[in-house]
Amino acid sequence: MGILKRRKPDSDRIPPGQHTVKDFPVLHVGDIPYTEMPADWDFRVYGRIAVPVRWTHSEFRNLPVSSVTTDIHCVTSWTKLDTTWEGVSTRWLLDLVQPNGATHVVAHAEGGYTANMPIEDLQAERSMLAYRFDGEELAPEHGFPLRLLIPHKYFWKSAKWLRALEFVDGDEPGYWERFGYSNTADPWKEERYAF
Ligand SMILES: Nc1nc2c(c(=O)[nH]1)N[C@H]1C(S)=C(S)[C@@H](COP(=O)(O)O)O[C@H]1N2
Ligand SMILES: [Mo]
Repeated sequence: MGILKRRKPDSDRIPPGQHTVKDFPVLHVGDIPYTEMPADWDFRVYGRIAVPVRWTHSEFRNLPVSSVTTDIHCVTSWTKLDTTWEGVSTRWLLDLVQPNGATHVVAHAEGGYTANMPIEDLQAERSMLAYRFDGEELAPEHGFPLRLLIPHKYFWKSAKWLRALEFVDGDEPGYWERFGYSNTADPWKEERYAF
């Protein structure tokens, strides 16, 4: 007697209207901002929080490391299964900075790209500030040296070249949200557009 434990079949892991890819497509607006670490790079968390922080790159890399294996879903219809990331858990970060009157977060990336989301998206177990992908340092085209990873949302919320998280009271649309993309961006509900 025994229970046969099965992994979820891959077909159950692909949201409606998506197909899987084996490669790792590169999508962004504008140019890759840099391929080597800028001397003045920092990462800041500010806004409606009790404990604002600013870390240099070496300080950031001394924070507790988490890893996550997850599927990712781009609104242009590709899904990549079993991607592995290392970085700093956003849940850990929330405990540290203690949001105070904030409902949402704006992710600020190099060159003015932004993505907005409710704080709950950072509370999610698999969300992180990622700096390694599949055992290697994050490549410049995928967001080196740091990107946000919000894998339960369409991938445009996962801002590459992340420089800051701003905690705000009330929601403000980010870069793609201002162009009519969905504010909530749940791939399982196929929330691609706002209309
Ligand atoms: N800074 C920045 N981050 C970004 C984007 C961008 O244009 N700029 N594009 C988003 C979109 S639409 C997607 S699908 C993913 C693509 O990530 P990848 O190039 O690592 O696959 O990055 C997201 N993060
Ligand atoms: Mo995307």
